[in-house]
Amino acid sequence: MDALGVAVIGYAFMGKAHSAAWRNVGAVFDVPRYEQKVLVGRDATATAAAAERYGWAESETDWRRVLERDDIQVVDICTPGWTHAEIAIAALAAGKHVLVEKPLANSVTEARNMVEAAARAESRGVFSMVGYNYRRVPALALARELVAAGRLGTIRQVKGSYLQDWLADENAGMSWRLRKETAGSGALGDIASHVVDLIQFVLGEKVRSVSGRLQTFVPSRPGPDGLEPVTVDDAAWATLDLESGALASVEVSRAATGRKNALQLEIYGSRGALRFDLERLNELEFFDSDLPLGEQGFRKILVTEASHPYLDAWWPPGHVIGWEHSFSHQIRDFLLCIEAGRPPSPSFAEGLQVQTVLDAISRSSAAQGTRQPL
Ligand code: 4PW
Repeated sequence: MDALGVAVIGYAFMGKAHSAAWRNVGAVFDVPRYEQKVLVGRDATATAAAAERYGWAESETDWRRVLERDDIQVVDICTPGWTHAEIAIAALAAGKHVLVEKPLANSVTEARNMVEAAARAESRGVFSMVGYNYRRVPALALARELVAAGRLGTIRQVKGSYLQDWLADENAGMSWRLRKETAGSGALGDIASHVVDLIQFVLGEKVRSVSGRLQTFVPSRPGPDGLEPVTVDDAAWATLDLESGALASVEVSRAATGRKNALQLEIYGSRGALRFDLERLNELEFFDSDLPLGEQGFRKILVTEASHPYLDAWWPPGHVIGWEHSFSHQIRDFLLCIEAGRPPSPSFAEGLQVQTVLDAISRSSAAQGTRQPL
């Protein structure tokens, strides 16, 4: 296979995280050859500076021009959610493989259109994937393996939370993330999306129905011309019914004072339990009820062995990895699927399914918490 030409669209937080991954994935993993061709952003000067720092050969201000290029085969979309559908659908129609940041889109309708475009492209051997990067944290990939191997028995309940505090200060300013027309939703789409995706990923099953509650604690925030209304949620709560009968609680907030990036998952089954905390992402705690009573207790697995997911290519045991490595793993998996002609996961259809769960939480909140089937 010839080297794949890659374009990343967006150079801010996510563009930087993906660029760092593109920079190292080929050096660490045995993946098909690719070239970091072009970084795209609206501000020519800032994009050119970012391209140089992140290792891109060129910069560009118009993503449409990139889609016309024959030397680009992969488009990685790191722009805000309201742009995802338009760029991804056009890129797939132009025959480019597409990786798009989560959540897939801002609405179920946009996500449906993207799924249709992805299906048309896939019939021509053109692939697409959504960037739910936490699936690629080795400890969480290991959690999925332990659940699939039956080490926890029947899963009964799950507790998922994602707490941040960058909106705890009522003087924190307005941004596109706080307007419904640009962000779609607040903590719900931004971080509950990760928790919903992870619960379904680790358990290997889907949500059947939900009840939910959204809350905006600070209704207006300072913008450039004075106070502006906040039109998305600061926090969200939900209970999810899963296909197997398991129940999950989800609690997310961007106003949880003192919590910086606390993504936590607890899974309780008939034979064992697991606990994960992103702030200690190299560890997975496992309670194994099969052990003699006197030897039981949560024990910490240090997830740094070569036998653990993704870790054979990194460092010797005990040499911990970080948040950014999940993006390298994501690109590794994406490239290997392209090489093998195999559809990657999470697909756009999986992204749409998460979107329908988020939408149902929002509808339930509007209906005073009434349970909503999917
Ligand atoms: O995807 C997420 C974001 O949009 C993240 O992983 C953390 O929460 C960092 O920013 C937000």
